[in-house]
Amino acid sequence: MQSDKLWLDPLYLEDLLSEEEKSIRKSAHDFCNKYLLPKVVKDNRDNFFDKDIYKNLGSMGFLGSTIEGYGSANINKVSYGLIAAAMEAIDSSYRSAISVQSSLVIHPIYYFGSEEQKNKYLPDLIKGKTIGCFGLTESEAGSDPSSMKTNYKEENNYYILNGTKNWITNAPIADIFIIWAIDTKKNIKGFIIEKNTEGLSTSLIKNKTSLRISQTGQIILNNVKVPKQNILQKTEGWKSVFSCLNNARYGIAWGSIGAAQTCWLIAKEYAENRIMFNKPLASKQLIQKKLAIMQTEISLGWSGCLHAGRAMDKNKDIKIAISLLKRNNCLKAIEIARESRDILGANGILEEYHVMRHLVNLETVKTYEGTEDIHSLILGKFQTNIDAF
Ligand code: TGC
Ligand code: FAD
Repeated sequence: MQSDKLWLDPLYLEDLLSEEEKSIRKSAHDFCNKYLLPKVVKDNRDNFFDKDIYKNLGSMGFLGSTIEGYGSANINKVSYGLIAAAMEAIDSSYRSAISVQSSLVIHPIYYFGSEEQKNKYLPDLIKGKTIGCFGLTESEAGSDPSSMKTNYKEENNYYILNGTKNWITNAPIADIFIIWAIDTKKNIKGFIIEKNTEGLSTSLIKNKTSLRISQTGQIILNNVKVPKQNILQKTEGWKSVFSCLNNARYGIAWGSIGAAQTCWLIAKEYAENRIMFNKPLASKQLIQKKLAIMQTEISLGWSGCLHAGRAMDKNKDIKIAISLLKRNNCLKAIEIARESRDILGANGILEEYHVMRHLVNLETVKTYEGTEDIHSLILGKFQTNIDAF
């Protein structure tokens, strides 16, 4: 939420940010408008991700930004959320880029890795000189990752990994792979695997109609020998896996509001300028009601994220709040994108108006990191104590 105008911020949310947070948000906003916005339409059309973006994000301090040391900017969780919102205001693929690198690659190495692993991998990941990916999902194990088939077994000084991961962001361009696998007793462990390791290969999923800038692919592990020192020693079962997801879901909760805000402002400006029945569309009651709903949901979603971020900064356990916000903000963002598209009429389907791209991206954002249904079931279990998965 950029709120230099009162109509943009009726809840005075701006007043709740520190000067440092406002400054980080401005840097993120300026960076996105200068470097990402000019290329987003073409890169989406071409299904193209410019890998140099990672170096630029690194030089801005936007990668692994909340950890301590290893070259991190060491900012708070609210600031991380503001960056995620600024990135997704341009395109969900860009927010995905920082989510994966920060929450799903840097986070597990930082929290579950050895000091040697941290020193070896974190500085370059934080600078954006190397790119990471996170392999949990498989074709037959999406919402229920515990049914995964990818397995490891110990052999001399190595672990041998076999299996196939599917729908993995960055897989085709990654240097560092965080791979989750189980043993015969179904114990889950995380491994760091480097790009050129024998037996590891990737393929690109082509012709996606959503999140087109992001490079999504498969990871094939065929008797991959992973040196013992590359296991993430400190993982403690599934809760370690889910702790990575909590962080990424938190970023999505903010990011989806960023995308919604872009759609709302485009629709508002369009409605103010579009003359139909001799008057601006914005003068019509039906249109004003739609704009009112958009602003309401964006303001409430944003303030929920801010509240969650403040709680996270105090080290509170907010995993349930994250499910609530990830689920609801994605849902509201899709509704806002859809209504914005509608207000733009035929022009709404043109790529240069951006709204349709956000709408189709948000279909992915609603699905990954736990679908809307899965977060409903997490929330349902929390209040009833009944597991309905
Ligand atoms: P369940 O029995 O509920 O839990 C097992 C253990 O994990 C603990 N736990 C959590 N810990 C921390 N945070 C959370 N959010 C946690 N949720 C559960 C739990 O306390 C328990 O611990 P312990 O000590 O008792 O063992 O597990 P379940 O197998 O019943 O699974 C439940 C379910 C369905 C909620 C889970 O499987 C789930 O979340 N499924 C959704 C899968 C998902 O989100 N996949 C994401 C893949 S990564 C991705 O999409 C990246 S996209 C990135 C991008 O491009 O931006
Ligand atoms: P399914 O689990 O097959 O679900 C299909 C439908 O059934 C959904 O509507 C779901 O809500 C519903 N459903 C499932 N279970 C239940 C139930 N118990 N009750 C009622 N309804 C249910 N994964 C990674 O590990 N790393 C990544 O980097 C990554 N990046 C991704 C990038 C993209 C572009 C996409 C699209 C996905 C990515 N994923 C990644 C995978 C993503 O996390 C999964 O797609 C997601 O978890 C859902 O799994 P699924 O697609 O197999 O759907």
